[in-house]
This record gives sequence, C-alpha cells and structure tokens, in this order.
Amino acid sequence: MSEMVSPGRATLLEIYRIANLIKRADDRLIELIKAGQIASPHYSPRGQELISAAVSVNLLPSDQVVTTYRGIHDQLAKGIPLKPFVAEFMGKATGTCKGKGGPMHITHLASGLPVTTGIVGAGLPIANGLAWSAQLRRTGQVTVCNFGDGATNIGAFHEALNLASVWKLPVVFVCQNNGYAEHTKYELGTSSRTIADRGIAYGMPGIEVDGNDAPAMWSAAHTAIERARAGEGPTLLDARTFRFRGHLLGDDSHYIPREEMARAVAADPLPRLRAWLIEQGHASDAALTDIERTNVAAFEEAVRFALDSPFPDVSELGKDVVAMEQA
Ligand SMILES: Cc1ncc(C[n+]2csc(CCOP(=O)(O)OP(=O)(O)O)c2C)c(N)n1
Ligand SMILES: [Mg+2]
Repeated sequence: MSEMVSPGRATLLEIYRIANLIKRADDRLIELIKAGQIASPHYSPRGQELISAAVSVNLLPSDQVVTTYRGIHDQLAKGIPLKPFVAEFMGKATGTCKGKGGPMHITHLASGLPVTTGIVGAGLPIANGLAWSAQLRRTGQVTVCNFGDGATNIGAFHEALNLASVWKLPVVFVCQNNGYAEHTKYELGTSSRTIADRGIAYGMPGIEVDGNDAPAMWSAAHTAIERARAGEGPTLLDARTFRFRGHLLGDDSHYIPREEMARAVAADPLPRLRAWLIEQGHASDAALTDIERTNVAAFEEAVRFALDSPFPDVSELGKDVVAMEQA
C-alpha cells in the first residue's frame, strides 16, 4: 500500500475542533428535542465524529460531500454555516433549505453539500453523478460519499462501485461502519468478512481503517482523496466506528451486548483524542478548553438565531418543490 502520511499539529487541532463542535451540536440538539423545542427524529452520529472531521480537513471548499439521515457530523465537518444549519434542523424559514428539507435533507450547495438522503444506499449513484460531472468538466473536484455498513447490502452500492471503478471517477466511498444497521448486527446481514473486501472485488483499493483514530483516519482519507484528485479513480474506506446513541433517539440499544457497549464507551474517541493531544504536547489543556468554549458559544448563537426565526409561510408550500401535473 501507499506510504503512511501523518497530519501535522495544526491539522490535528482542527480535527479536534470539528469533532468537538459535532459533539456539542449533537448534545444540544438532543436537549432541545427532549425539552420539546424541536419536534424531530434524530439519528445521532455520537461516536463517529472523528471520521468526518479527519476526512473533511483533506477537502477543498469546492469538493462535495454526500451524506445520510445520520449526517450532521458530515455537514458540520464540511463547514456548513451554523445559523442556517440549526434553522434547517428546526424547519425554520431561515434554514439552508428555507425549512423545507428538515433534519433528513439538510443540504447547502455553497458548502459543497448537495445531497442528504434518508434512502439507504441512494447516495452512492448520485455521488457518481457528481463525480462524473466534475470529471467531464475537469474541475478537479472530489466527491466524498458517506453511508453505513448496512447500505453496502443494497444493489445501488454494487452498481455504483462498479461504474466508479470502470470510469475512474473522482469519488471516495466512506463506509462509516458502526457494526449495526438499525437493530441488526453486522454478521447477521452482511456476508463478507469486511466491507473493504467489497471494494477490492470491484477493482479499487478497499481500506480497513480505525475511524476512531484521528491520525489513521486522516492518513487513509488523505491517500484516497489525493488518488481521486489525481484521476486515479475511487477508493472504498471501511472506517470502523461505533454509535453510542442507538439507531435513533429513543432507541435503548437493548440489542447491543452490554460488554460491547461498555468497551466502546471506554474507548470513546473524543476524550481519547483530547488526552492524546495533551500527552503528545500538541496542545495544552487550557488551549483545548478554549476551543470547546468557542464551540459552545458559536453553537448557542446559532440556536438562538434558529429559535427566533419564523416557520416558512404557507405561501411557500408550492415554491422550490417539484410538482407532477395530474392528468
Ligand atoms: C432503501 C431503504 N431501506 C430501508 C430503510 C430503513 N432504514 C433506515 S436506516 C436503516 C439502517 C441502515 O444502516 P447503516 O447503513 O449501517 O447505517 P447507520 O444507520 O448504521 O448509520 C434502515 C434499514 C431506508 N431508509 N431505506
Ligand atoms: Mg451501520
């Protein structure tokens, strides 16, 4: 395999800043839902934030990211502006989609976030289309497509990997492999030993990586993104991770063996990265606390903005949507 590259200190701190912002956003949005201030299902990415943070610091603003219902980590990492992000989550008129997308469909073209889908596996062929367009127009843009382990059992995954490989599309497939699809454990629904194997089957590098290890994840993403940008084709990253808050808010994770959950919680990637940054001399405790405080303040300002914003007017119902004419 390609040589191992390492992120520098500034990159590691940026990964921590983004990951901590994601955690803050997730914690706060859950508080607001529980307080009845937001009416929405929520698919928490808690535990998976280092994947999006480590991928995104390798991307240019013009690169594109496709994500899913479990996508706030990918959106925040790509740099979506906080105020319209929270407003969209709340369905407010000041949101990135004028409140018509909601949490399942947060998109923001200017940030390189053209697609968030609730249909498992549906993002992959769309990511190919974005990548194909970039290839034809020679823009140099890379498309990163995020999805879960369960999505790799959908037909669209296989078609998309095949075509991306044949056409050497500038796309990076990031499987955020948290070991569960809804309540179904990996082994009960997925035949291959690893997701990485499935990339190899389609003639592209299939890379197993610890998605909870910032330098390892950064390095794997860096190699894959540079390969795509150089016109050498796609990569499938099998990023191992865990979701701490179940499939969606309210799920008590009863189907996850207690020891497995305890092991995962003990290895929570965020406090582990924090301790490691201090231990390695990359940052002081005070500097990291500063980053955390800045994130809290910025997110709170966005929450205030969103709470104070109006819902879309009824007159907006028929605008910006595709309507089929009835015969
Ligand atoms: C085509 C389709 N089938 C089924 C569902 C219902 N569904 C929503 S999420 C999900 C599990 C997907 O698991 P995975 O791809 O591992 O992603 P994770 O939720 O773990 O991030 C399922 C089956 C759906 N939304 N779309
Ligand atoms: Mg999963």
